[in-house]
Amino acid sequence: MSCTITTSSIKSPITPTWCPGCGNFMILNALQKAFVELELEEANTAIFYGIGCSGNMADFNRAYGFHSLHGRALPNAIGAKLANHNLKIIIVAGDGDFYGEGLNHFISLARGNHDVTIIVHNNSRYSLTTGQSSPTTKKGIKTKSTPMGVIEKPLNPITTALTAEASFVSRGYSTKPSQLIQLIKAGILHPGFALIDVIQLCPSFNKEENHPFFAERIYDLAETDHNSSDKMAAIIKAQETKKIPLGIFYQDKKSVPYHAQLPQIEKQSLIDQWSAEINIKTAMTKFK
Ligand SMILES: Cc1ncc(C[n+]2csc(CCOP(=O)(O)OP(=O)(O)O)c2C)c(N)n1
Repeated sequence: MSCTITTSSIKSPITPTWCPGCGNFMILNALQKAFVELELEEANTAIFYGIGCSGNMADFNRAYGFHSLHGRALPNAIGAKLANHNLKIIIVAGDGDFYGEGLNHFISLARGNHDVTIIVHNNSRYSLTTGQSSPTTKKGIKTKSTPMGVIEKPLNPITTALTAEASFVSRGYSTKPSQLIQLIKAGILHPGFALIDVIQLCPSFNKEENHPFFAERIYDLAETDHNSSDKMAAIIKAQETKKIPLGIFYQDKKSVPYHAQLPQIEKQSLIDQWSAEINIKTAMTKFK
């Protein structure tokens, strides 16, 4: 019998080791609340983590999952989804992990419309390794690895996802937990690739982009006339830099996920087909 995830069942006995004030605490809480509110089943939910401060969340959730390599949570997650497409798959990774090492997988998953929900803890730094610049660090910012300032322009995760054909593209903020819970729930319910790029406070290695910095700039797309089914409007919104829009930029309401286009698993998941075969073989052995 499978159990529904509850507020107490999802919490592991391990106390998070993140720095005081880290946005990861809020993201962890939002993820756990979303699971509980959606009444997800323990047996049908799996979380795939990358390496980094965000990936350390693997120890703080009591749930099925896989703590993968840097950038490689994504292909591992697709493997699991294709083996058992009844699973709800969530990917937790940092901006360095997802937009750096895992960028090729990101594009490939988006194009394929693989049915996974990706939560990117975007603090614009490689924080576990103590604050080097990442693909989303702004031009000119001085970090340990860029003492003269970053030369490159930053990667825009929202535009990248939209132009890679992602069917659900959104942005949350670690200090806006109720909106974040709604975004995570919407992402999980979306049948296809769902990106939730979460602006995450990192008081240790990104002191400039702190709460007052974001509080002055953020606004909610849901409170504007933005039409989230209009991809061109979403691309234009994604270019905004002076103000920071939060919420759903784009959702394809007719999204058909990758696995639903595979006739081989239309009637039965691969894992069920495999178990059925094993049962037949075992039964035949017994009769010999
Ligand atoms: C292929 C590879 N390159 C580099 C590292 C070293 N490394 C471990 S954690 C980390 C930083 C992670 O940054 P990010 O993904 O942004 O996550 P955060 O720690 O900020 O949550 C790096 C560079 C690694 N483990 N594997």
